[in-house]
Amino acid sequence: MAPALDPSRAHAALLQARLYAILDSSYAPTSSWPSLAAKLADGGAGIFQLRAKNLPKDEILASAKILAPLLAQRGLPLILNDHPDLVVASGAAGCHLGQDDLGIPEARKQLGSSTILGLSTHSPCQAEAGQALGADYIGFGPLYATGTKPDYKPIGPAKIRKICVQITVPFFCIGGLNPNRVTEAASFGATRVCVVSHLLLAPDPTASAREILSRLGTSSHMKDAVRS
Ligand code: TZP
Ligand code: MG
Repeated sequence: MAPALDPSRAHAALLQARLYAILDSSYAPTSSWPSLAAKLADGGAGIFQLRAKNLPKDEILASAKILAPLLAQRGLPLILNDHPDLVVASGAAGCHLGQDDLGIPEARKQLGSSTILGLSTHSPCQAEAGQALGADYIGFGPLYATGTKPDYKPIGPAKIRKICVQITVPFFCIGGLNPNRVTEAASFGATRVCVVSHLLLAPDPTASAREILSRLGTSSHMKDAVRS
């Protein structure tokens, strides 16, 4: 199956994205994802991930097949958390991998150069290694303690300073983010964030997405977006 979004458009969207929204089945049922995705896209979310740790593969595939074309109509990529084997069949633009998942080089071999590959990292050292291995973007966190990933020790926002210097691919700060913490993360150099529970539990997801983006300030200093 061809990707729902042309790969070059997907990569361009990644470079422009400042807010990465994750549709997570532990906060919102799959039936709500299309409408949530539309509301979050209206609020400025620039890239989406489907994260379903508790769902069977066939349901993940079915949901991704609905979401990928809906987002593609807006020029926005859908990334699958885990499941590199479902990327092609679902029409998703890419895959997000953790430190203990299939490695970036192996995933690249399997999925090719045009598929977006993202990597979760929990230290500046891991972020640098992920970039060197060819990740298209880095997730960096959890900055703050979060019930979405309760077993991980928060790394704190000050570490952002370090990866700002080292990392040239887009990096999304993640973990326990709400508007005030995004302001704090931005003060340490964050230009992109990834948010799960704050957006999925928001009474008005569009307004909440806009609020998060407003806390990031302007994009004039985004060295990685200038290339697009
Ligand atoms: N990776 C690092 S922290 C995290 C993931 C998936 C969870 C972030 O969720 P929330 O609800 O925005 O804190
Ligand atoms: Mg994983």
